[in-house]
Amino acid sequence: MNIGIVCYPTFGGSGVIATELAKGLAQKDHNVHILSYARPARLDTFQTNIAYHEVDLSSYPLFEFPPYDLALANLMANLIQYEKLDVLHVHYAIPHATSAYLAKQILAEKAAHVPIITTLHGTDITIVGSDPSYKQVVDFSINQSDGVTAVSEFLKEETYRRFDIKKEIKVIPNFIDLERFKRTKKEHFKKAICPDGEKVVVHVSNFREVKRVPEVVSVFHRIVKSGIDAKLLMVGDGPDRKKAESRCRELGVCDKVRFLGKQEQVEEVLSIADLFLIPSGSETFGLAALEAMSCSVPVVSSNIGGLPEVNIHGETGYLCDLDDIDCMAEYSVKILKDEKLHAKMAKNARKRAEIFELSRLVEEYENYYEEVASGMTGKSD
Ligand code: GMT
Repeated sequence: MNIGIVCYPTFGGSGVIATELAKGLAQKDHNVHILSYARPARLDTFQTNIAYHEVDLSSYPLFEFPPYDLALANLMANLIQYEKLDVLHVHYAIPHATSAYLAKQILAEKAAHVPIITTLHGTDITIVGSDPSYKQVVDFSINQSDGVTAVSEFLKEETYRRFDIKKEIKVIPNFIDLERFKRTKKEHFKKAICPDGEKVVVHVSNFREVKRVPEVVSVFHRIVKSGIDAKLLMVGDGPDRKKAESRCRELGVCDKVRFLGKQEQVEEVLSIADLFLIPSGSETFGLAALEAMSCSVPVVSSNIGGLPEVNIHGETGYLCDLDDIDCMAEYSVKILKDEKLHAKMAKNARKRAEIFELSRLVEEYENYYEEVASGMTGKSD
């Protein structure tokens, strides 16, 4: 198939899922066209059957904000027509699903109707999409899609609860490259980070408010206060990094915390981790937690959103109520102090990550494309 994939070029989240899906489909001999406003962070290898199309945002003095959605719709229409796309799959509803609808209308008379599939990822429903400034357009654009998927059961139910969606939403969970995200010996790196054999606690995110990065530091402070000799590695960057740095200074733990910024090879950092903290205030899946589990790292997380579909309480780590810092600290200390418990949870974490193996879920998307396309042409096997 000729497949168009639209995404944000992000270091984490939907941009990663979209790009890894594109690479997986290309490895199965599909021709894949990726559309975005910058080259996606994970598009880090050359594959002859992956083409990257950067949205051409020509501006004009009249515009304070160039109309990205229109430029994207224009590119979509061109690719549908000239690259003969068999399916256009957009990741994150805003504004991608709306641009896809516009492209579909532009081509209504010209080209056979190409299935538009929208994958809902998270804040496109729970935060941005629910904002009155966008809500009606998001509702309309999801309903106009030919197929709709969500990355967790939680997000599916949340979409039905918040919007008037008339379509069936299929859940296809996020996935992981088990080969890339597996624990490897990084003795030199570990020695450099913790020369005295300290425990390594890791957090990875885009440091947005929903990720609760200052609370990560507060939990770590309590771990240190319990007498555990530990280091905290904060991977990523974003709006709340300064708040997290101030929290370090307030709590007097700066000498034990390293802000590493955005890292391409996050799997190397996870390979020296003893514990992963993700206290998010809103998380429809928690891809970062899955990446940690795949590297055999137990996870302490909040119990909101889709996190309980990934991190299993008492098996792969522990889950606590939102903002219950004491709970997260107690469970973190329990795991770090008990070698046997840690080893069991590390093994369980990797085992559970195998459920989300990349090739199985790429195939689920392939089958879904066929199902939606045949449903539109009325063809059935
Ligand atoms: O909302 C963000 O923080 C970014 C967003 C995205 O689309 O990149 O992340 C969402 O999608 C990820 C991939 O499906 C999920 O793993 C995240 O849980 C989800 N983030 C939130 O729901 C906050």
